[in-house]
Amino acid sequence: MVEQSSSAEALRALRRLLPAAVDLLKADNLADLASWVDVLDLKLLPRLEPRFPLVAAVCGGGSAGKSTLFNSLVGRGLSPTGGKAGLNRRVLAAVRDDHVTQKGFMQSLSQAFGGRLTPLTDPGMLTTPGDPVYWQGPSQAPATVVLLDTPDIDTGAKGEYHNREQARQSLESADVFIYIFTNATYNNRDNTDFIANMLTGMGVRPCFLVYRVYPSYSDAEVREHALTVARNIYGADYAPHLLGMFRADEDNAVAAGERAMRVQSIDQLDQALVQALAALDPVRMRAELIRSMASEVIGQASRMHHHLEQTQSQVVEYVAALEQVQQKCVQRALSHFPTDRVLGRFAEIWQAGDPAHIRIMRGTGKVVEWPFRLITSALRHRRKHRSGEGDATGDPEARLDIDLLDAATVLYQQTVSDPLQVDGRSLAAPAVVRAAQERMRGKDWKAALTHIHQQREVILSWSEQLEADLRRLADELRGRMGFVDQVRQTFAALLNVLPATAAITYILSTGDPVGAAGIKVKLTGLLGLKDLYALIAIPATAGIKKADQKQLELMLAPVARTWLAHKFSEVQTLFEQRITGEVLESARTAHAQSADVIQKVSRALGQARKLSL
Ligand SMILES: Nc1nc2c(ncn2[C@@H]2O[C@H](COP(=O)(O)OP(=O)(O)O)[C@@H](O)[C@H]2O)c(=O)[nH]1
Ligand SMILES: [Mg+2]
Repeated sequence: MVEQSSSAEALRALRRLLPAAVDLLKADNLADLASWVDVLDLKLLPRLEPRFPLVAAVCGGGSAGKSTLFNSLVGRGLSPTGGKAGLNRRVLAAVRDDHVTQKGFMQSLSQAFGGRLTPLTDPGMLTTPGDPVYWQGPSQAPATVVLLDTPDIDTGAKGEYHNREQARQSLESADVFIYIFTNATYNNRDNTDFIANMLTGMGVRPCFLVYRVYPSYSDAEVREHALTVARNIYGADYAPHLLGMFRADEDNAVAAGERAMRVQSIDQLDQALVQALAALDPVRMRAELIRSMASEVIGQASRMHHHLEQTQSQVVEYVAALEQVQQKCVQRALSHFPTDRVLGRFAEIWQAGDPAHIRIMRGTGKVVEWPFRLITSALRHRRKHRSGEGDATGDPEARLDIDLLDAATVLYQQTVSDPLQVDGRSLAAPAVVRAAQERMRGKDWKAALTHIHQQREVILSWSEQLEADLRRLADELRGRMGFVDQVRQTFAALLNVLPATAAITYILSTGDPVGAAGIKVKLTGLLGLKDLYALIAIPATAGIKKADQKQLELMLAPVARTWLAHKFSEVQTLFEQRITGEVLESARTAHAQSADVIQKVSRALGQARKLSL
């Protein structure tokens, strides 16, 4: 019982969580959701409520006394009784006011009847064929039970059974049967076969047996006959399905409608049928039905859960792909950069941190000889380069301009496109980003591009953080060099010279720029980009010795890395603010929120499965 209630909790949780997850992920192909929700709301969840009534159908052969018993239990002469004149043509349900207000109950009842359930407005309705009817009002039957009187099955003129379909549907809608029989019919296989067939066709329902019997019969005789009926209905293994055996002694006052039928247990002294009905636990009685419904509902929920997980991984894949495109665009935006500014500034930082004695040495001209040669060749180079001004491709600042606009445009196109093209494969934009894409398309892209263009100066400028990082780096480098003056002096001299050779730009490339002249710096792991190299091109005319170049490579790599890390994150922030932000954010938010819900769905599924197993 404890297990069932926690499983019921799990089903209620699923009912809440699954639609929420579908909504968060805007998952498609889930037309099933609506019908799944309906089954839960109208069929399964209401049946987990103890207040959801049991349907008890009075059934039996013609003139067995069904209507008389039904009327006696309700405490009102609702159903016509007696012979041909009173032949019941329709199903009649007796419901109380609180049954009608019970969520899903009337729907489930009429669904079980295969459609319409009309109120009983005139007793004559029952003797004419038509839709099932219900009577609503106070009843002596237990509050947890809705009683059904079933139509008589007779053979029509052409040997066809009338009312059978309605009788079958009413029996199928029942949780419990009350089977009434007489001495004349108890061993009549014809009647019991109909019930037995019904039972095998729709899953076994338990029943009360009511024997309308002469008062002279002993309880032992009643039992013997009743057990014959039980075996005819359920077979030898009747016991688990038999709820109780009752006798209703023939009484002319009952036939005359002067008093109600007395239906007494032959096993429990003084127990009337109405008490036995009241003692039924509706949830337990429905356990089998609940189990089979639940396993269906849980099966569907599992399939939807699986679909949601797939949708979620599509979102993850899309976010990763767009981030990858963005990184490539950031790289593209920064693929040419005027390094002279970086190196010049780093030289200043280096000098500012240099111990005094080295500066003094430099002042006295006691520096190594070759840097002077280097400076002259650098200046020569600079002059040569300046003469080529106006050629945008050769001017690093102009190149930055072009690269930035180029990269932003590519990124914009990819951000608003569906599918997204990445690494030669196309990836559908998930439903959760479509609204954001639409908004992006509606925005003034030219204005955004102008803004990005204006940020060029910011990208070229310095931040305090960058200064601090470079200062720390300079200290670190010095620490590593130790006090070997030669190395330090060489490095300081090179730092002074390099920026002067204005052709120095770095070029970012993926893959080793084999054979390229200059300082190659491998930037492993920078913002997740693999095999990224920065090549600081140094003209051959600068005349740096191979060994010095190797040394420079080692020392400048961290400078380049620090600088690039700053610039990458600046451009990435700019791109995310102006281009990808909304789309990425909607995908990330949907993913984060749904991940939590889907995890809960998965837990609730595990919990709910305990009920269906
Ligand atoms: N003598 C006697 N007749 C009964 C009793 N119960 C029902 N009947 C009669 O049996 C006939 C059939 O009853 P009814 O309830 O209409 O049976 P149904 O066709 O199964 O609904 C009617 O004439 C009733 O008056 C009873 O306890 N004693
Ligand atoms: Mg009847």
